[in-house]
Amino acid sequence: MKLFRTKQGNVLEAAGKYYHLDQPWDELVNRDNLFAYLEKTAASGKEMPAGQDKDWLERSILPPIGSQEVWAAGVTYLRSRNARMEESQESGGATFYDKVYEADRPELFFKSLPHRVAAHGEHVYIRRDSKWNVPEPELTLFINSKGAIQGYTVGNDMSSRDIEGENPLYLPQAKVYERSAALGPCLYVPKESIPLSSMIRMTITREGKKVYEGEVPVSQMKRGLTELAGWLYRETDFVNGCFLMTGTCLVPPNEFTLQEKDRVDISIDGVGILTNYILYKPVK
Ligand code: DO4
Ligand code: MG
Repeated sequence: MKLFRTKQGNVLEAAGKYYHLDQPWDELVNRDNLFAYLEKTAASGKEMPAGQDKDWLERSILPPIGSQEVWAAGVTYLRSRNARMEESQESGGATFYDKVYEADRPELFFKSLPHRVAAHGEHVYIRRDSKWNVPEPELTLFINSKGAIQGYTVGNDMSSRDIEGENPLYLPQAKVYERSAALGPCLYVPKESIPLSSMIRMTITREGKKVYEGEVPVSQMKRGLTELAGWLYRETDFVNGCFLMTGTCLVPPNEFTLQEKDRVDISIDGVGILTNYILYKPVK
């Protein structure tokens, strides 16, 4: 089942049918057994009028987030560890990435407040003070206030690799700025946990030509999804739940940097495709 936040309210897609839901997003998603609730809602719900279908939905989509914070895990895949070690070699920061990959405690960092999150179809921004900007395609968990994973979405953890490589203490500046995160297109709520065989795919298109393409199964992750959620909730409460990006394994070659007008498509089996376009933050 899929939940969409739209300009006209919240929409449930179940077995190819669409239903309007009245509750505010936070109240709707933050519950025990969200799947069972949505199943019951679909059985008794009123279908949306004709004309409000897939195409209408595509045009109306907002990011699937209410008042939740977005957090992110890092260096959860070997490819990410190696890339960070390369980028921070000169600054002497490489050893931190090596250590955190092996450590019991994962790297978890604050990524975004909801108002900085871009929706499917919107622009994400690259930093003007960076020469090495990349997207990071990440399976993103929705965890309820009790710490249980209830759903999944596609996340883009936009990152400035030269800034984080210069000094690990610059990580917040490499990761947190306007529109540095995208989530969508929906919150996918399956009956069972997402299979680890699910593929994460990313393509980057420039002037109509594919300039990067990669794919990886979630199973390549070194850590477990419940393990990451457990660490995040250790000493922190999230009253309306929280989103947690789980790290990237797809890293374009070191000579690659994003340019304005590039298109980034990230898909995860079962969840859908998140498309965003690259832009510098407009000058006020
Ligand atoms: O420590 C740097 C960031 C790591 C990250 O965002 C990732 O591995 O996805
Ligand atoms: Mg990341």
